[in-house]
Amino acid sequence: MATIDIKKILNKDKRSVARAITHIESGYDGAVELLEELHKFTGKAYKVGVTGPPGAGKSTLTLQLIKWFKKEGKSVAVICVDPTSPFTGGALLGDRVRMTEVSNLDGVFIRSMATRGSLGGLSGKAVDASDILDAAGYDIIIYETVGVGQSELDIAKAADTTIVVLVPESGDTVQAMKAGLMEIADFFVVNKGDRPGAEQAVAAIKTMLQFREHDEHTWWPAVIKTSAHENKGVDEVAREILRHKEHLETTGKLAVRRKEREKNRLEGIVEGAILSELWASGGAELLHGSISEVMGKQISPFRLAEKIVNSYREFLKEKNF
Ligand SMILES: Nc1nc2c(ncn2[C@@H]2O[C@H](COP(=O)(O)OP(=O)(O)OP(=O)(O)O)[C@@H](O)[C@H]2O)c(=O)[nH]1
Ligand SMILES: [Mg+2]
Repeated sequence: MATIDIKKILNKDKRSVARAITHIESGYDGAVELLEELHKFTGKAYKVGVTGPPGAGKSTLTLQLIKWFKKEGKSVAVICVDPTSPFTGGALLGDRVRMTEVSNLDGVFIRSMATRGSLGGLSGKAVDASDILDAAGYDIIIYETVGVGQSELDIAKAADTTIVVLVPESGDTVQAMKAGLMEIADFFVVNKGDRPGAEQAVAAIKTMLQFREHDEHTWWPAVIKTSAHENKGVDEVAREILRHKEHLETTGKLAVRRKEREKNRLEGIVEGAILSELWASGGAELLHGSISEVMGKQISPFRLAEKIVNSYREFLKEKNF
């Protein structure tokens, strides 16, 4: 296994950055140490989440945003989370926008992570990867996720600004609401604005937004119509990101959000560490050994859970004395 050169990462060397991400993605030895070393160099990047239903044009929009920010002299890294999910598989696959051409540009890094089902969850690995990109000095980090499940919502929460991309087709907004996307959106994009019904979709989202809790100090999410493949409306989207960033900074909300995020991450790390110890120290055996007793009503699930926790307490006591 090749060693990871921290200096090269800090110098934005793409190969080293890519290797480091593979390292943490695969959970190789030294992954935690690598993240530890890089930790003091993180915190400068601005994170943008782009989420929405399959095929809405998230990648197309992201490519245009990369070009926009590059013109402004910014470097951009993109993490496409789980692009091979069943939702985009099959026939739709050939339709998906390939991001590879742009990824060869200087100051642009694009990476896909198919991390579904891996230990530590989908969001954990993507957040770790973004630490590497942050330390490498990318000004903007974009997470592209398909907004269909809880883990995608988690990733959206990991961003400073979250954009929800929808299309004019009716039913899309209702689906988005059900999936909880309405709550996490800092603003909306109705892409494929060249299709019929775009104006109605914009109006429908604006109506729905009125039911969101708000006061005069609340950020009011904009609804922007785009035709990403024709680069229409992209300028407005980029400016809205910057406007939201400024809003978060001037109101002090950015610091609050980031602190909350750090707290959640820490909770996750601690819970993960305790749980894996609990299961490894005999908890898993107890569970597997007694589950049929729960099925046979000889013991309640609550009593078995208590037994498992107690056995872990015993393990800790023995370890300390
Ligand atoms: N008509 C029209 N088509 C678009 C527009 N933007 C993107 N497309 C097309 O829609 C298809 C899907 O675009 P992608 O950018 O791959 O969509 P995505 O949301 O990233 O898709 P997944 O990552 O697979 O969920 C592609 O064929 C695009 O060319 C648009 O504004 N109008
Ligand atoms: Mg995509």
